[in-house]
Amino acid sequence: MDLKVGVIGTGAIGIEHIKRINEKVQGAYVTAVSDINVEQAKSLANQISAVFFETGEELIASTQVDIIVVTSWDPTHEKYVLEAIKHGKYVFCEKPLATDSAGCKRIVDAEIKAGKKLVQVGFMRRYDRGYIELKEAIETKEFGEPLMLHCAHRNPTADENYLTPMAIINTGIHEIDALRWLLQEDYASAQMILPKQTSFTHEKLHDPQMLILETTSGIHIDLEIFVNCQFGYDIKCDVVCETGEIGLEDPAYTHVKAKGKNYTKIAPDWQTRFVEAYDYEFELWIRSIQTGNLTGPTAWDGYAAAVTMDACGKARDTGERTLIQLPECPALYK
Ligand code: NAI
Ligand code: NAD
Ligand code: ISE
Repeated sequence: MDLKVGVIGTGAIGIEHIKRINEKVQGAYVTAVSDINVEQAKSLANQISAVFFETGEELIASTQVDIIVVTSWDPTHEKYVLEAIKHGKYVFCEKPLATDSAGCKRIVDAEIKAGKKLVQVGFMRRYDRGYIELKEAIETKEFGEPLMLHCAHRNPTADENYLTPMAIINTGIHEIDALRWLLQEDYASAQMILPKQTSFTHEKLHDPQMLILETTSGIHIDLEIFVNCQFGYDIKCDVVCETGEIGLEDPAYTHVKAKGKNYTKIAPDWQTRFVEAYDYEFELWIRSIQTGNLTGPTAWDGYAAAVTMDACGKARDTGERTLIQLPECPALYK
């Protein structure tokens, strides 16, 4: 029997995930949607023959919904995930799981109380072929131990609703999770530098920002977060090891040679750059629910990222290197 999916938040990524569930992934289809933007969500519900619910809570409680996808704005994630756990339903939540570690801890506690893993977080870098290859090379120690990582997360533009803390909470959080997963190590400290700003930013956004993380074994990571870079969606991750460097390439299937130049295109946005990762993420999420064994990023991963996120906020506000300490990982997540 196909799983009936309810989607809360039918904006940019909500629409993308609805399409991939209905058109690409086997074993599930979207039966219900909800969004505070009622007109847009109703019209979408009509197009895909789904039911529209006035509130996320009603959608979660409905017998027309087996599993939930939360793709609404970041500050709304926590309440919908808690509600899904209350109903014992599997829930895929876009990152961040909550906007701070206290919110993520409430989710972890609720899941432990339910006695079962129900939550998966949308850290889809873990499903990207480039990151998977990096992880394999690190694990085989082909080039010795990793020592330093040089990373960048660049978006072409950010709008007026995008504020200084979002560079970490909404954007850098991808690397915070992906690099912890890549290195299989937690973080020990965070430091932030606010360099000279681009003229393309606005008053409430310091852009770019630099994050420096240190892992528990002393690996040094520098991450540039630059969300008004103008030229494209550009993700870098170069891992410097003892005898070699392994780095992400920009995926490109063609090149252009013309007018005295030889070039490949840069992806314009996250939809294009990570399309295969999102598809794979959903394929495995549905399959893991069918087999009753969630395998993706857990609520604990969401919490670990949020503890680091909180430390980054403190580091940014104080200008000081801030220590990070995670509590012992609960048995449910080991
Ligand atoms: P968006 O602004 O395009 O869409 C969000 C939608 O949520 C809007 O339609 C809004 O009306 C709706 N919404 C907000 N609060 C709601 C509530 N309480 N109940 C129901 N609907 C509500 O934003 P976008 O870009 O689609 O991002 C959505 C989420 O997805 C964010 O949490 C973001 O961090 C995450 N995201 C993840 C990406 C990834 O690469 N994994 C990429 C883009 C977004
Ligand atoms: P968006 O603004 O395009 O869409 C958000 C939608 O949520 C809007 O339609 C809005 O009306 C709706 N919404 C807001 N509050 C709501 C509520 N209380 N109940 C129901 N709907 C509500 O944003 P987006 O770009 O689609 O991002 C959505 C989420 O996805 C964010 O959490 C974002 O961090 C995440 N995201 C993740 C990735 C990724 O690469 N994994 C990429 C983009 C976005
Ligand atoms: C967006 O929400 C995402 O998650 C994208 O992957 C990221 O690149 C962008 O900065 C965020 O706003």
